[in-house]
Amino acid sequence: MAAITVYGSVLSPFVARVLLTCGYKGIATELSMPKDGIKSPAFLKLNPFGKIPTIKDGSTVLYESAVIVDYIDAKYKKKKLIPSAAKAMGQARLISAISAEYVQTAGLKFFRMKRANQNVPADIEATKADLTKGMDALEKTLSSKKFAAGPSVTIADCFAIPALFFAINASALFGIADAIGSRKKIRAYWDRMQKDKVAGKILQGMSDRMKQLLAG
Ligand SMILES: N[C@@H](CCC(=O)N[C@@H](CS)C(=O)NCC(=O)O)C(=O)O
Repeated sequence: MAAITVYGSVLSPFVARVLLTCGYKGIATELSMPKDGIKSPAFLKLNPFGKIPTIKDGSTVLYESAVIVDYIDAKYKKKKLIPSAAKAMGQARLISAISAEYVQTAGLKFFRMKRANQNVPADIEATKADLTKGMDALEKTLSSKKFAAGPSVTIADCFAIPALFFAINASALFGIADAIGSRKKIRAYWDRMQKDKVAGKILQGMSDRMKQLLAG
């Protein structure tokens, strides 16, 4: 099976979702930034929004990370990540939505404020409050088993892992020493994911890249 070309950088949580999906399904990827940049005419032909991730899988070109994740899981049947039973699917999708819409959005906001050198106290407080709400919902929804939605890896892990990376590491840039706090399920999950072979490698890549960007 030929590798899927993924245009993007591992630090993007949207790209990381796709890399985790491929990693857990055992699909090879070739990750690179588009040669002439994401707003180049050549790349805009692939993705009119000029965003990453964008993938090429044979003759198929797709963008929008959630769509890409669904496509990969539908096309490559081995190790399905989207449960077929309604209840399990709902649980996995709910964790994915909480992670993407609330936890990751707040984490990314912290990161973008830092990079833009924005220190508006009202914005910082509002983002902290948003992060708290997202993390509380995630704590209630997360399973206590090995993976986010149960004993097996699902799409929920592909969304929760990058979201938690930003929630924890970007909020730390604004003095939040421990974004997990007393949330026991998230704490145990996060500890397990550092040691997980697929997640651990991607988390290391995200961490290295974040340090590089903040340093320079
Ligand atoms: N909804 C898109 C969001 C992708 C996105 O915003 N990617 C960022 C990188 S984290 C990007 O390409 N930003 C460049 C830009 O918006 O110009 C998805 O899920 O793929």
